[in-house]
Amino acid sequence: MKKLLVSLVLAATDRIAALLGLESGLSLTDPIVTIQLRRNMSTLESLSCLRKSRWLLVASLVLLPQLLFAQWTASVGAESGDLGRQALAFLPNEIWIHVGDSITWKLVTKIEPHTVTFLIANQIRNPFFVGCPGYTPDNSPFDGTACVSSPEMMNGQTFTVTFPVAGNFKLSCLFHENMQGTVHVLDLAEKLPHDQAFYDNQAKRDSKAMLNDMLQDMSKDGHGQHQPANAVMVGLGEVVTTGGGTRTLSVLRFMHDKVTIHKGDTVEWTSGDVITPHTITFGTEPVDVIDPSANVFVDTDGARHGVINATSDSMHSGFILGAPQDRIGLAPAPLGVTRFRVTFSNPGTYPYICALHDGSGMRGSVIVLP
Ligand SMILES: [Cu+2]
Repeated sequence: MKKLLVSLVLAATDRIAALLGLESGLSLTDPIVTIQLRRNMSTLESLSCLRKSRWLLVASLVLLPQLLFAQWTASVGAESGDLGRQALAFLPNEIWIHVGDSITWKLVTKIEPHTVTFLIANQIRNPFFVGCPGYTPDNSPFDGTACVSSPEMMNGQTFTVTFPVAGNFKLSCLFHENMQGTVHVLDLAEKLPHDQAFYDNQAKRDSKAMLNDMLQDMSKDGHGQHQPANAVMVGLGEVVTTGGGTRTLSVLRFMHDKVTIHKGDTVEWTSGDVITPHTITFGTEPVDVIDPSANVFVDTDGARHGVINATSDSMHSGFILGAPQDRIGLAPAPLGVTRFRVTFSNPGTYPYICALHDGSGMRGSVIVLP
C-alpha cells in the first residue's frame, strides 16, 4: 500500500515537473530545480497574464468599435394605409456622420420595393435587376471606389453600410430615379450637427408631409380635344427636393377609376407621373409589361391606341410615363409615351388594372352603354 502511494506521488511529481518544463527524475527540492521552477512559474504567471490581456484585447476589438463608431438608422420609403400613396424617399435623405460610423436603412413599405445603392462617380446607372452589377453583402464598407448596393428590399428588411473614409457620398434607389440622398462623412475631429433623435423626428415629419401632400388633379383640366368625362389621369407624381437630393410622391391610382361611355366612344388615359410608370391592362396580364400588346397601334400625335370589341379581349398599353427632364450637355430627352386610348365597339363592363400596381389597388373599369 505504502509502495503504491510512493509510486503515485512520484508519478504525480514527474507529471508536474513535465508540466513545468523540468526533466523527469529531478527532485523538486534541488536548489537549481527550485530556481528553474520559480523562473518557469513566473513565465507561467506572465503567460496567464498575457492570456488575460489577450482576451481583453479581443474584447476591446469587439466592443471598441461599438463605443467609438456610431450606428445610425434611417428609413426608406413611406406609404399610406391604403398603399395608394408612396413616398419614394430616403427619410431622412441627408445625414452627417463620422468616419467609421455605419448607417442601417430599414425598408418600411409593404408594397413598393427600393434599393440602398452607392454608385461611384461616373458610373452608368443600371436598372435594379442588374445592381452594381450584382449586389454587395450587408455591412459592406463604401469609400467611393467600388459600388455598394443592396438587392431589392421591402417590408422591414434592413441594409447596413459602413463609411471608412471622409467624403460626401450620393445615395440612390435603383428603382426610382428621383429618390436620392447624401451621406456626409466627417473626420472624427469635426462636430456633427445632429443626433439620431433629430433624424428620427425629421423622418417622421417629412413622411407625414409627403403622404398628406395635396396634389393637383390635372385630369380636371383636360386638353380640349376629348370629352373630360372620357379622360382618366393615370397616377400623380410630384418631385420635391431637399439639400440632400430629390424625392418623389407617387399616387398609385386611376383618378377617375369608373368611366361610363357609350359604344363607339374612346377613353383616354394620360400619365400624371414623371417617375413611376403605369400600364392600362385589360384581360390577361402579359409577360412583357414594358411594351404594348400587338393589337395596339400609334396615333399620329404619338399616343398609343387600341380597339376592344368584346369583354373577353386582352389589351396592354405598355409603360406610359411623363417625359424625362432635359439636361444641359445631353441630347433632348424624347417626348415619351404619355397617353393611351381605347375605343370600345360594344356595350359591357370592362375592368382593367395597372400591371405594376394592382397589388396596391390600382384598378379601374369602363362601363360601355349601348
Ligand atoms: Cu401603376
